Amino acid sequence: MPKHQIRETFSRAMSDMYKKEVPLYGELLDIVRDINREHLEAHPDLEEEVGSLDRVSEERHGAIRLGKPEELATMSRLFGVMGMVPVGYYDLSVANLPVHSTAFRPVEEDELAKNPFRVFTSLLRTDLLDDETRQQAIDSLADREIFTPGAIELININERQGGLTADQADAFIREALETFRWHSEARVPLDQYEKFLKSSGLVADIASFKGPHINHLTPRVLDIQKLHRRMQDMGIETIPEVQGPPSGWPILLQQTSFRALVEKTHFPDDKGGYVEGRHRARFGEIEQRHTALKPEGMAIYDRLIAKAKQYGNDLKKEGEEVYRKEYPGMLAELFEKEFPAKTNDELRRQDLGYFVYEKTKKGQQHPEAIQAEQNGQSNHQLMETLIRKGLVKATPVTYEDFLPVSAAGIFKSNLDEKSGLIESGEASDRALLEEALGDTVADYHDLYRRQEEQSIRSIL
Ligand code: OOG
Ligand code: NI
Repeated sequence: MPKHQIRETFSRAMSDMYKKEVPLYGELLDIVRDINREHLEAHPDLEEEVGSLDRVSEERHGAIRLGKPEELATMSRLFGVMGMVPVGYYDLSVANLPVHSTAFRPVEEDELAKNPFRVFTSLLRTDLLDDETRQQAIDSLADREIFTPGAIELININERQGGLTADQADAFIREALETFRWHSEARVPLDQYEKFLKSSGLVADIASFKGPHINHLTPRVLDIQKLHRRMQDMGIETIPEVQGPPSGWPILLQQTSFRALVEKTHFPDDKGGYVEGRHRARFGEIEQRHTALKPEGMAIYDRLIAKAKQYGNDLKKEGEEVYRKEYPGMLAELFEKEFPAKTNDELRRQDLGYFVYEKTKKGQQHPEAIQAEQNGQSNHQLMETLIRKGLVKATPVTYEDFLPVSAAGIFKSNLDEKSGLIESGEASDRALLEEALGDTVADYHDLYRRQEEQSIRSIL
């Protein structure tokens, strides 16, 4: 079975499972589809960029948090069955969270077009915990086994055979899903859970349970402001501000999330029974994806977001109400003043975003006109000239990855306050994550750049 088909079936099975576990997710899916249908009807030209309604409605990302390096190594092999590889290094210790992360996703253009399912995957950094919590977390996770024997066997078969048959793929999806399911029985007694919680909500979520339950699944919406309003009309309490760039700038990624539910949890007691408690782990998130930025554009974006965070902290001092009301306007004003491009055309002309280029009909009919322009100017200048002459057209490349600052905001808005980081010493440690993975993480700029360059080469 083709990998993209396993990926799509798995992603759909995960979505069906999450609908049952978190009913609000299912309700929102219907609303997202309505908004997307309305949006595509109003902007039919958008289909070329984002795909059909069915294709967009199949798009989602999820997130999990792992406890041990060997869990990450096996997880990487599991995602490999579906053609998903680790892309990007996200250091969350800068936001005082004791994890670092990568995202598993397909990388080839045609694979992304078929199904771009991504999973943001974090690994606990015990090196950043205080001695007592570190030891308790290590002890609690020591003999945890998050994969079923069936899943392991099929991962091995996949590697031996170079793929799975249809029957094997069905079995694989069934077995793999077990790892992502919510297990209401905790692995640790209530008092240990509470100790973890006191140190960090994140440690409690990672170290107390049988598996890395999927903590959210995020559909892609084409108009996040509209969705945000609808959610509020429905009485769903969202995070105060949409994370990411302000609305109106077609860049990167905007996300909103809401606390989904408190789950009844059974903690083992010392008499072979259980005591009941509760855990807050899973939430909902919706996102809108835009154009991927080149490092130059990303640097401006990062600088402005850091500035906005500072202003935002001042606003928060005046109360949550003030913050909710004032933040979006403040952010938009900041970008209006300091972000040099507000449309895809401007992003492209200033070479701040990634684009793929192709010949127009006229360009196909007049290869000599294209040839005539090839006189030593840079590829970027050349493409601008060819676009002006109607020989080439450009399509923005969608940002397929994540934003560490937004990710930190998402993490924090759904955890109890304590973040659990004691040392910020050895902060970013990509090598540590790669060692756990047994693989290197791809640099997403390399991937976007390659895509742009290939499109230019094929014109030349
Ligand atoms: C992951 C948060 C990051 C996103 O969309 O930025 C994320 C987590 O809470 O485990 O999913
Ligand atoms: Ni997310």
